[in-house]
Amino acid sequence: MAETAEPTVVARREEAAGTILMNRPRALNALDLPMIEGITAALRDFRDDPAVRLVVLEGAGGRAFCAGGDVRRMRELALAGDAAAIEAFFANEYAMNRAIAEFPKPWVSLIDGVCMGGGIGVSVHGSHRVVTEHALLAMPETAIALFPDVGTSFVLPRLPGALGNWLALTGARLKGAEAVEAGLATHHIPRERLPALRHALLAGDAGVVDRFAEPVAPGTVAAQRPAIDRCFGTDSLPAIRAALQAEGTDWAREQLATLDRMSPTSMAVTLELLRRGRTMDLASCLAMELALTRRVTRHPDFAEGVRAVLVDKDNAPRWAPQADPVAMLDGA
Ligand code: QUE
Repeated sequence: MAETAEPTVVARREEAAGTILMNRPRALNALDLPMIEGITAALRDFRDDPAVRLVVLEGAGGRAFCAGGDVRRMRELALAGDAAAIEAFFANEYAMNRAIAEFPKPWVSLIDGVCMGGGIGVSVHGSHRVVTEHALLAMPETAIALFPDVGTSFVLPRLPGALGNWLALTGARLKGAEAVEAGLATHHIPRERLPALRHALLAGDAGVVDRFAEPVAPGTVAAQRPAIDRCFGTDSLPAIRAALQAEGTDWAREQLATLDRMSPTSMAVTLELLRRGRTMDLASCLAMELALTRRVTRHPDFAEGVRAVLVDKDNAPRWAPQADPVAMLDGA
């Protein structure tokens, strides 16, 4: 029996707002190329429509805002040797990230659930990142031998202290309030108030977000910051490991155990990427990331990491460490 294909991006004008729903709930709204094209088209329409005064971006299904990019598909393309299709995906995704950063009206993301990788990319460059107590934000790419992309080589080095290195290397998951503490999110509101906020936003004034937001007190991120800064505030992986060992706490042992599961090549590439990104603008960071996708998706660790985490789900990747990872950032 033929199933009626539901659109995976639903963009509409509702009163003075343009609303965009990422609608692939069974894949936790992970972005495939048609969704990226759909969001990009909606962004252009809403930018040029004077009746639209702000944009509201949401995820369908109640569990996720957006779990990332369609990395399962990227793995298949990598195994098939289809570099052109991989390039098309990332080029379109990063162009969308840049267009969001340059969007001239408020871009309000309502993040109620999982928001990783590509989900960070469609939200963090916008003006308002609203999180609930059910939000979970992370950049987990080192687990699949990718690297923090979607413009986060620009964003992460600008977070306070060593938070960027820590988030990028360990893939640490931040709850909503922690994401506000870290600076990835801007406003915290309880899930139960989200429908009322959404309704209020349709009038076209993003200032209402401030009235709905609840203050976030310094919490776990603030408590861990001194240790994060001591251990992750260097551009050398051996120095980070040595600092964690010297720390001697349960927290430090957990961080070491996490790093031991990640792709060594990916961690080295990531540290250098963030070091370079610190002094570059967003467009240059996105170009650097796009060039890096060509190298990294060809490396066997990428297909292996996606296999271990998302396909076979054995979480036992067999990494093939690269002799000179930083070379992946240089050259053609
Ligand atoms: C690293 C990633 C991703 C990830 C897990 C990682 C990623 C991504 C998904 C994901 C999760 C659930 C889904 C889905 C994709 O997981 O980019 O379709 O249903 O999209 O450790 O980068």
